[in-house]
Amino acid sequence: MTKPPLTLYLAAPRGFCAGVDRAIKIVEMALEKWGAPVYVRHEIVHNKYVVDDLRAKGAVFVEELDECPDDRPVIFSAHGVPKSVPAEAASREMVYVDATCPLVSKVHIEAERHAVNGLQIIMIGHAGHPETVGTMGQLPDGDVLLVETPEDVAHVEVRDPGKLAFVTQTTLSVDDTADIVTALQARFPDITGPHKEDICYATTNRQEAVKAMAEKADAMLVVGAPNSSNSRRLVEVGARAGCSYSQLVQRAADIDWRALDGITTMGITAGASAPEVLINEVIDAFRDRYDVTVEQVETAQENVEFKVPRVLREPA
Ligand code: 10G
Ligand code: SF4
Repeated sequence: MTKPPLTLYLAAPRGFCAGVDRAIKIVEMALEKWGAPVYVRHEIVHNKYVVDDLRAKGAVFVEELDECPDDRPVIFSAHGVPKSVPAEAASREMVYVDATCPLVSKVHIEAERHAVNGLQIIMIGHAGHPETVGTMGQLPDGDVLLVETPEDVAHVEVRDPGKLAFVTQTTLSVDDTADIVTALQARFPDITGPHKEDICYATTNRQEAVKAMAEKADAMLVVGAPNSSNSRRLVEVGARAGCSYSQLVQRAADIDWRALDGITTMGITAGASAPEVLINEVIDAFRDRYDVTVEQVETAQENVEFKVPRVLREPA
């Protein structure tokens, strides 16, 4: 039986960012250096395949530090942690490695610097997301105010409208965040902040590539996990850019083939925590059913790389 033709647009950049790559390397190097078990506080990155693979190698994933013994190393996830977490690890004399992405740490430092300068901080982020919890946790409880939408800006109660700064989560929608920043600047004209926001290069590039791809594609899939904020933003960006079918899939088995009936063009991308092996699995599933021609939609080139911490680079 002849397969129907399908042009498969592959977004570039897609998949792993430099912070994810570094965080996974940190867990692998820690297992090499200290042997199993090595504890990891929170999913190192939001991807079940990555977590299962590291678990099979001897990593133990927990949500809180009190689930770890004192005498085994613990790694903090790429999303960042509140200040209280390394403080507790230090007080228990634990060996710990912080796998927080350097671009998240930069936001932590920014928040602290604003506080030292006497500014109250408004964080733009998603309530309860570990990165937001970590960034807000750089300052004492209750000091940082959270806004999630332009509507929230109207209700936020500040100490002094003349002494404010804002920081953001790194994985937000660039367009949604611009609207929130505009609302903040309209209500608080003196507010200080980064040049635009703190959204990282990887988030920005993946959203740009999706916009270019979504224009051409009948349907679009984002490979990523339901708890992956940046992956979910890619689904929304695709839908808003005009792709009427934009869905998240963790693996090829999640693809709803019936919904794709009749398509002749398809877009595929992946969140910053989704490994290339899963993207290839999805592409192969299309090759099984269609006569596929792959076309890369490249809107940027990335060559960012982050070093692993010194404690893991030194010989054991
Ligand atoms: O997109 P989120 O923040 O949910 O995380 P992820 O693990 O899916 O992707 C990598 C991004 C981070 C580590 C947050 S800076
Ligand atoms: Fe770092 Fe951006 Fe990747 Fe987050 S999404 S880990 S900030 S590079």
